Amino acid sequence: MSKTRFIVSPDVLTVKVVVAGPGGVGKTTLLKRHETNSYIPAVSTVGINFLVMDQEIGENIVRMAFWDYAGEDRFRSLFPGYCTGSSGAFVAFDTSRIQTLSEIPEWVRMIRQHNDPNIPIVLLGNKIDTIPEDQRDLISESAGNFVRQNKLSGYYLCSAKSGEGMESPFSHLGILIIENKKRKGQI
Ligand SMILES: Nc1nc2c(ncn2[C@@H]2O[C@H](COP(=O)(O)OP(=O)(O)OP(=O)(O)O)[C@@H](O)[C@H]2O)c(=O)[nH]1
Ligand SMILES: [Mg+2]
Repeated sequence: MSKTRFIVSPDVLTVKVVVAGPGGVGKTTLLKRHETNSYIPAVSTVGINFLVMDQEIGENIVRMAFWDYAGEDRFRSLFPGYCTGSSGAFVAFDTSRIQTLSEIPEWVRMIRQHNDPNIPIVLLGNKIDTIPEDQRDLISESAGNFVRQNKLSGYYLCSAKSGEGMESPFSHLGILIIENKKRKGQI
């Protein structure tokens, strides 16, 4: 399972994926890391960024159109309109600022309210490169509890800087989106 070059075919399933979470947690930088396999620190997003990437899943290609929404408070009121029509979502927090995890329920609430309430949502705990090895289990436990309590689809601790933990979240979300669409008889 890997991302591929674009394939021009009417059979390619295109899905909208919203990326949400507090400002500065690294959403845009995570997408750039996935796209380029390198660390390109982003500047704070103004409104929204778009990025389209093809994800190979088994024998299928899923074209994921990422709607990378600014986390700053001043943009919050427009989020419901922008997140509508999503097939999946990433919500991200910053492991070096654990209080950012407590802001995630609000993003999840808005995403569920304006989409299929069963939309797959995967939690990303970014900047794990800043956390010493002996403290990572604690963060992993907090993220795991959070996922269970908020009925999310899973979580990954990762780093856009070092690239660790970046192998699986995109293919995992792609698989969940396909499964959900099959369940609903949309494909
Ligand atoms: N140490 C470390 N720093 C990171 C990592 N990812 C991002 N950063 C830093 O965090 C800053 C903010 O990252 P952004 O990608 O702009 O964050 P964002 O969530 O898109 O922020 P908004 O667009 O304001 O919502 C970057 O400029 C980097 O300096 C990471 O994995 N590790
Ligand atoms: Mg951004």
